[in-house]
Amino acid sequence: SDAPQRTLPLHCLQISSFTNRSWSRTDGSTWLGDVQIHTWSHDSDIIRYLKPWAGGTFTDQQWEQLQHLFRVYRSSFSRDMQEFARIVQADYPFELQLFAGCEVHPGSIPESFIHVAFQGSSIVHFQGTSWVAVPDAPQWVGKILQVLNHDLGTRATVQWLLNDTCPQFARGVFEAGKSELEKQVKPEAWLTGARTPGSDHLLLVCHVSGFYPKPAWAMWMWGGQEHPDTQQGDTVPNTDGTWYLRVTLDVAAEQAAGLACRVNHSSLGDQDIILHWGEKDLV
Ligand code: J76
Repeated sequence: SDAPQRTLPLHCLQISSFTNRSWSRTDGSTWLGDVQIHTWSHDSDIIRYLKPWAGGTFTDQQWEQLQHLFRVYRSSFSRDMQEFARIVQADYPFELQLFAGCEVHPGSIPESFIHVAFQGSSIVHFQGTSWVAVPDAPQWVGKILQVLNHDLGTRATVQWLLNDTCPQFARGVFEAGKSELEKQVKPEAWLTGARTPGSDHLLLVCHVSGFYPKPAWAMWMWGGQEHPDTQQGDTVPNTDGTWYLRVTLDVAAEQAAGLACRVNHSSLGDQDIILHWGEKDLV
């Protein structure tokens, strides 16, 4: 029997900026989970690989066919949107964002989508076989969709991309990049602290950096208990594909002794990192 096949969502982002009637640019990127695998620059004719395995299991010929399709699409898209802007008398500058992709679930049919936003708000998505406006879309969107939905060739191509190409590509690229995507990188952790000006408080910071994958846990501890005043930061990207997290604690200076920061991440197993606060960590 086939073992349930874990994969990651494949996401494509497109940003198109329209400056005036004759100038626009379109840039894009492809992501597998939180890893960027392609970049598609306005300045380039081709979609570029950022990873050696970013072609997945597609043949050179399949990939060349897609490159051609997206070259035609990008210039058609710019031309079409300029034409629509003229029809609905849209104000410049404006921006269109496309968010498309698919997720392959073991044992069930893949889920694919395209969402389009205008000036940062969702206006249209592709549903089944045609383009559909979101419920609260502006009136003029309906007018444009009538025209777009007339193009049966493009609708068929979009369905093929969503239902066949995307899931097939997602499976292949996950297979090809598996060892890198499933890598485990251990975090480093360190403490800093500073006096809060005008009070006898300290702001203690526990830094956790360089880990992969993204989920991580860190907490200030006091007497073996999680300190309830711990402030969680966001997990933000480093430039090398790893992640950074910090948790902070505002305490009265005399209560700092005895505090520790506890860190857990999948790469550590049950070997949590525990760092004890000391005067040496004051900066
Ligand atoms: C998101 C991926 C879409 C891929 C579409 C590929 C097909 C394509 O490039 N179509 C354009 C050229 O179409 C001609 O040539 C085709 C063969 O190459 C067929 O023969 C087709 O029948 C023929 O017409 C076509 O010009 C498309 O219109 C390009 C744009 C598609 C698109 O992105 N549509 C879109 C964009 C924004 C739909 C909705 C919105 C939101 C509303 C916008 C409000 C301003």
